[in-house]
Amino acid sequence: MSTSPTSLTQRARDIPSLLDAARAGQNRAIGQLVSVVEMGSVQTRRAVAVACAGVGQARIIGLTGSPGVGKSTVVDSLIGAYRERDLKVAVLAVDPSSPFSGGAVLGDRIRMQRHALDPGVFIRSMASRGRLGGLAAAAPEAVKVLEACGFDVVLLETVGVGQVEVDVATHADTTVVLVAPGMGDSIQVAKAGILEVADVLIVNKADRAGATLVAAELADMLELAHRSTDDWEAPVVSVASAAGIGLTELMGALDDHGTWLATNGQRQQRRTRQAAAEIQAVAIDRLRSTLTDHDHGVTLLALATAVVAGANDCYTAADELIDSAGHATHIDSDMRAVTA
Ligand SMILES: Nc1nc2c(ncn2[C@@H]2O[C@H](COP(=O)(O)OP(=O)(O)O)[C@@H](O)[C@H]2O)c(=O)[nH]1
Ligand SMILES: [Mg+2]
Repeated sequence: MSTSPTSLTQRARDIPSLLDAARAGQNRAIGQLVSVVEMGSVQTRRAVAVACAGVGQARIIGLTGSPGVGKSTVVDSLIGAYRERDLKVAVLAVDPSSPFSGGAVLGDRIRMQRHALDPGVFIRSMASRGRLGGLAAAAPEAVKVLEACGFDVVLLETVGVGQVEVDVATHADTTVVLVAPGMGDSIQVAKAGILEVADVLIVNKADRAGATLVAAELADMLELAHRSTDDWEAPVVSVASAAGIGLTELMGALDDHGTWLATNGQRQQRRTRQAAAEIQAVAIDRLRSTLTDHDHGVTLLALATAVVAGANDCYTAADELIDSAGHATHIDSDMRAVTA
């Protein structure tokens, strides 16, 4: 990648034309927009959010599961299946645990190599580097960018079954959870509370011994799980993705869920819930940086001195810090109103 964060920061005004280029199919422009979301300043990220608001209409499918379970192999099959329908597909592979794009991502690239030259396919990976608030905040924004760029389907692959992955996975219209025999996955998935957010479960590597047992186990656990998604019953699909077996059933399950989302107003509800989470994430980011800003160093030092001297307690001092930061935030937005 040749674009440095600094050069991206300088280009807030160019964002709309970058989006035009991206929508015209220029992969380089798409990549640059994603880079802004990943590493850009608050100002450029805001410009991207403004340009992308309400643009595009994509089906967003999140896939999550342990490393090596076969997510990228399944994603590769899905790219093929959606391309057969003549739909444009974007893939965002995110690894919250990795400080930089490492081996897993390289594997993803190789796994999806056959689509690399297809102009209707865009593949990008993201690691947790360089962004306050981390991937949990950056990934949904990147998905919005890809939607605005005109992709019909966005596949969001996240590694792992921790809370961050659950968060990222829930920023999809449809959340797919993968398990494989012999990985102790079904227990992990149940513990992580991931069953509750799964819309479709895949038992991958169905060519291996124990796959039938895992599928039965999952079906049992699903029955017991307290599911938040009312009347949709998450199907368990057995897939041998390396051999392309079960792909038709998987596409069927995804189509069914798409229809269900559309007919029950569920998609709208989900997107509203996601937007609420995004607003909170941005607001918390902003508060955090306001509270830790150098401008408040003097105030903080004065408050700390008073606490040490026993003239104040840290709760009252925290109230005072928040008050002064709140004042600074208002000044910030006044400044923006003036300079806009
Ligand atoms: N036996 C078997 N191996 C598979 C299957 N799907 C994927 N694999 C292999 O599992 C490994 C990890 O796959 P990958 O898609 O990179 O997993 P990810 O880390 O979840 O993205 C690779 O060596 C794949 O070839 C399958 O259906 N059966
Ligand atoms: Mg992968």
